[in-house]
Amino acid sequence: MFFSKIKENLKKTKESIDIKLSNVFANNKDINQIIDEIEETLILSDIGVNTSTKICDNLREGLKKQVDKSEKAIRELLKQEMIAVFDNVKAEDDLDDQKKVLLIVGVNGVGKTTSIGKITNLYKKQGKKVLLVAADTFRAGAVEQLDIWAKRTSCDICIGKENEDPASVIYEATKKFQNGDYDILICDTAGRLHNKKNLMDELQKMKRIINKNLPDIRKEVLMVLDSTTGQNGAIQVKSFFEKTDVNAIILTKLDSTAKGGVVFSIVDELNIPIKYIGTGETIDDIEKFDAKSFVEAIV
Ligand SMILES: Nc1nc2c(ncn2[C@@H]2O[C@H](COP(=O)(O)OP(=O)(O)O)[C@@H](O)[C@H]2O)c(=O)[nH]1
Ligand SMILES: [Mg+2]
Repeated sequence: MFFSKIKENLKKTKESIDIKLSNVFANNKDINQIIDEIEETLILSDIGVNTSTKICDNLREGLKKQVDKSEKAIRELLKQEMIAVFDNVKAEDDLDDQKKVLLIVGVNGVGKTTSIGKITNLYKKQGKKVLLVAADTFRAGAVEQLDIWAKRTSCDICIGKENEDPASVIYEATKKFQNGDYDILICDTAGRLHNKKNLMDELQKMKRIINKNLPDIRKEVLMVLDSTTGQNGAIQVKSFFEKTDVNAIILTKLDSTAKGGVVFSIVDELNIPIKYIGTGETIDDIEKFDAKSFVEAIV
C-alpha cells in the first residue's frame, strides 16, 4: 500500500531513470559501456555529476567481485549503491516525549506553508498539541493561508499584523507556547533569499529570541526546497546553508517533477539529511523520507 503510493507519486522521476536504464541494457553491450551509460542516465536525472560518478565507481568495483552480471544483478547492486549515499546522513528521529520548535525557511513558493499544514496534521495524529506562528508578515495573504491550515488541523495559531516585525510575533508565540502546555511550535517565515542580508538578519533575530525564551527546548531549522528546480535548487541550498544552520530539508513537489534525483546530490554533497518529502497539494501528501523506499520507487 505504502510502496504503491510512493511509486505512483514519484512516477515522473521513475520514468526519467528507469526507462532510460532499460535502454542501457538493450543490445548486449559490454559491462564498461553499460556502466558508462548508467552514469550518464544518473547525471541526466539530476543526481549530479559528483554523486553519479561516485555511485558508478562503487558499482564498477562491486561488479568486479561478482560473477553474475545480468541486468537484474546490476540493477540490484546499483540500488544498493544509491541507498548507500544516505547511509551516514540521517535526519534525527523525533523523540516522542520531547517538546520542539521548528523554524521553517526557504524562498517564496517552495511550499513552506503547505508543508507546515501537512506536518501539523502528522503531529496531531500522534496526539501532540501544536502551536503555529505566522511570521511571514511581509506578504499579503501569507498569514491567512497559514490560518486556513490551523483551522483545517484544529490547532492554535499566533498571528502578526501585516508588516509587523516578525520577531515580535515570534516573541509572542514563545510566551504562549510556555504558558499553554504545547508540544510543538512551528514557525512559518517569509521567503528568505540567501543574498538578501536584511532577511538573513531577521532570521538570526528570530533564532535568538527562540533560544532566549525557550532555552531548554529542542530547535530544528528545516529548509524547504522545491524539487522541480533540480540542480539549481541544490545550489540554492548550498548558498543558504553557508549563512545559517539547516538541520534538515523538506523536499516538495516530487509528484510534479522528473528531477527527484536531486535528493542524492543534496545529501551527498551538502551532508544535509532529507526529513520529509512532499508529494502533492493535499494534507496527506507527505512522507518521512526513507532511502530504501525512495530508491525502490525510482529504479
Ligand atoms: N504538486 C505539489 N504542489 C505543492 C507541494 N507543496 C506545495 N505545493 C504547492 O506550491 C504552491 C506554493 O506553496 P506555499 O506553501 O504557499 O509556498 P510558500 O511560499 O513556501 O509558503 C502552492 O500552490 C502549493 O499547493 C507538493 O508537494 N506538490
Ligand atoms: Mg507561505
